Amino acid sequence: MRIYSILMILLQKTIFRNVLLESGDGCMFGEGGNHFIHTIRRNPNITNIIHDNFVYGLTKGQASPTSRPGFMTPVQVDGVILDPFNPLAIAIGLGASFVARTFAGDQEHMKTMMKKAMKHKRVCFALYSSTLCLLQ
Ligand SMILES: Cc1ncc(C[n+]2csc(CCOP(=O)(O)OP(=O)(O)O)c2C)c(N)n1
Repeated sequence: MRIYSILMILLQKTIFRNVLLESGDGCMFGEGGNHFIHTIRRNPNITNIIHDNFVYGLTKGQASPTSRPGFMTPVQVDGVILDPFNPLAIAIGLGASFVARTFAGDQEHMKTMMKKAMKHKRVCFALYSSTLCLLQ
């Protein structure tokens, strides 16, 4: 979640010229939300592929900012009460130059989107959902 700060240094020192970053919804929109917002403002050459599984998987399944209302976890025992964070709206609102969404169940679409994302030379967010929830 602090990965953007490290990547910015590596890009500025031209140790890396192109960055492909894979991260999760909790990492990017929860504990890393501040970095997500301010990195868009800097518009670096980072392609960020975000897998959105609507949960903090690694830390035992707590709700993440994109969890849907009613989603029950050992912490949110009565279910999530808030409407989900909308990362694409935030990214577009802040002027990110490439923003896309796809779904792991449609591999052709996902492949096309990832190729386009990697060719793009400025900050780029490609979100894919790995569960069926987004089809609602
Ligand atoms: C600032 C901070 N707070 C809390 C954590 C603990 N932590 C590690 S992974 C994680 C959740 C990651 O969830 P997500 O990015 O959605 O990935 P998933 O495990 O679902 O693949 C958390 C809260 C952390 N690493 N850094």
